[in-house]
Amino acid sequence: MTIYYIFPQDFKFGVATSAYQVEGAWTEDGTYRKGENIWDWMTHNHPETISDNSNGDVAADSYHLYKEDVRLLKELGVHFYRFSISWSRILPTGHANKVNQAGIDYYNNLINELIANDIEPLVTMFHWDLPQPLQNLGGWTNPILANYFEDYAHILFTNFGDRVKMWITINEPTTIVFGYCLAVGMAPNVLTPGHGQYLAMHTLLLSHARAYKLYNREFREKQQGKIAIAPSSTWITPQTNTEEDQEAQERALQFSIGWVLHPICSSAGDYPPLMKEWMAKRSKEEGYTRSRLPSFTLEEIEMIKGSYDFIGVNHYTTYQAKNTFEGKYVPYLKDADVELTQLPAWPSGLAFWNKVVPWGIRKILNWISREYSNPSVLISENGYSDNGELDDMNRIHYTNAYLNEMMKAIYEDGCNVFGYTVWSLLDNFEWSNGYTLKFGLYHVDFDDPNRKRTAKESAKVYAEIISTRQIPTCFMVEL
Ligand code: PSG
Repeated sequence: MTIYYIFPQDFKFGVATSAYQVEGAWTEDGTYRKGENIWDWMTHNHPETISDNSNGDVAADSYHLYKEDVRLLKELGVHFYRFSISWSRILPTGHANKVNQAGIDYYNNLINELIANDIEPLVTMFHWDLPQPLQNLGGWTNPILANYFEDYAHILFTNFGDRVKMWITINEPTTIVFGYCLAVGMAPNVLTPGHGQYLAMHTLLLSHARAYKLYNREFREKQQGKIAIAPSSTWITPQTNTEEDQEAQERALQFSIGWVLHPICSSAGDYPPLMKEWMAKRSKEEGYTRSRLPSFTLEEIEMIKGSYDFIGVNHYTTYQAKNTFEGKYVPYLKDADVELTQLPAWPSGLAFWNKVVPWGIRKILNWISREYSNPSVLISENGYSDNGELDDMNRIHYTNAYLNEMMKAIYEDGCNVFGYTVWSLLDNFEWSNGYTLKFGLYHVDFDDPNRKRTAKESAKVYAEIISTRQIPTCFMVEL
């Protein structure tokens, strides 16, 4: 195995969290308090959708403990911190007519504290916590949300854009649309499979592009920032070498990553041709008058095309594609006649899907580079799930092995990767898994009213990687 120990000179390291997963303070402060969002609503009204019936009312309490969080970031020595802004903390109803100043103040304080400590803020505008009043209008299936997202983006650029130079508009669009098609406890849990996911994705793509265009029109010249979208970028390999499975692999990649990135990053724009043809044929066979995959106007195709400065790659694991006529697990891959499997031999994190397949990160980076002319990429999430033990050797091995494969993509394959982000800084509310899965470099005591944070072994090793700019040899293992 070739090992490249030294990271490129200007390579950036960071860690990530998201608002609902760490902030708590779910209805706090100001004339207009933080409004209810779809995760507040679902966890309060349907606690049974969360494996331990928990919620993010307090979570890691980062709303009150942000200074402590920044101290941990400083201890790690990271170059940037990726966090998300809670839409309903800033705009309690989702609409831009009522701004909660206390929410603006909170993010200003956090950003200023980061900058005072030489840590660059990387802001995710939307990490799944849609204001409930907008859900009541149909959520992302309603195209009017692209207007509201642009209004929200305007407020973020205006208030924070003088100091925030890296933005991610939307975290994992394909995971968001699970909330419209798959009973896995993803809010809003409005199950309209076969339709909802396509409509929701359509609006998400338009929303992303509208924020990007707004930035170009009104803010870019003065603020000089960069804007990305962060798709869930799971590598998919064919289950066997048969032609059927290889075709299934291509369909699966186009129906997942291509669905998001083809409209934005390809030179032609629009949904992947393979996906459009497949869905048109499938819908016709089913007796529909028109494709279940909505179409963009020519103007929309042009607006979305090229709306990125870099791509955020959230990568955790690898699946295998199997050609099938009874696809299960992922409804949009059911439409593609693909079933996803994983090898029992792959080591696994505590999350069943979190299989450790380090070479997958090299494959997906190469696929993105080939498909979209080697765009600038940030690994915006990569992480390992366990029970939260302090001596987390498996997390150390996972991170190091993935970093090593990422370096091969950079040095051997020429992929344009400028940074890497560990998910997550802290143990936090892991969506439908509540507090039963932990991804943090820092342990959080959720029984302690003060939510005490303690460094795990992995935090110490990550700090060492960052300060030495190499992976310590003693931790290099072949996985
Ligand atoms: C990402 C990838 C998979 C499942 C879930 C996620 N996969 O490959 O099957 S969600 C993603 C998210 C963040 C989560 C984190 C861990 O952006 O908020 O806490 O990963 O699930």
